[in-house]
Amino acid sequence: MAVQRTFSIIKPDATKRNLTGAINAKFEAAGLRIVAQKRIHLTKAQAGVFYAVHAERPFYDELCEFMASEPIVVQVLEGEDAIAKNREVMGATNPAEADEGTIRKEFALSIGENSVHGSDAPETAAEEIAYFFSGLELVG
Ligand code: YYY
Ligand code: MG
Repeated sequence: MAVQRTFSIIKPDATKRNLTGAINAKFEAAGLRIVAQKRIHLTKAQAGVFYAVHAERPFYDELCEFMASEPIVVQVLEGEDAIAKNREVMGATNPAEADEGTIRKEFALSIGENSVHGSDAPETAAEEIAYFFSGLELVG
């Protein structure tokens, strides 16, 4: 598997509790390099565009409210098999089902307030990176 880039978000529940550094330490320990990173505060409408794939799900409105509730940290992670590796380090969506040592097991508060987002495929990674970053901001 080649070197890949994936898109990651440190979500409001985590930035609020000063967990950005602790979460980044997990990425770096797993061999994921942070090649771009910035702190932003989304509007609910911007969060809605980002999570448009979930627009018909019952949790969509609450999810968009949450993502706009506090600043987030958006980032691009690079490494061997980065998309799958990041999903591994994140743990299951529901922290109750996440493996020991994963970010969500250690830090997530609930299935909604689950501390991190990570792209799920090469196509979504490319789209999500392009939504938040210009090419000039990606420093490999
Ligand atoms: O990719 P991942 O974040 O692990 O889960 P998704 O199924 O893509 O859902 C996106 C996001 O939506 C999830 O991180 C929390 C929220 N969510 C929820 O609040 N309740 C659910 N039953 C499922 C997802
Ligand atoms: Mg997802």
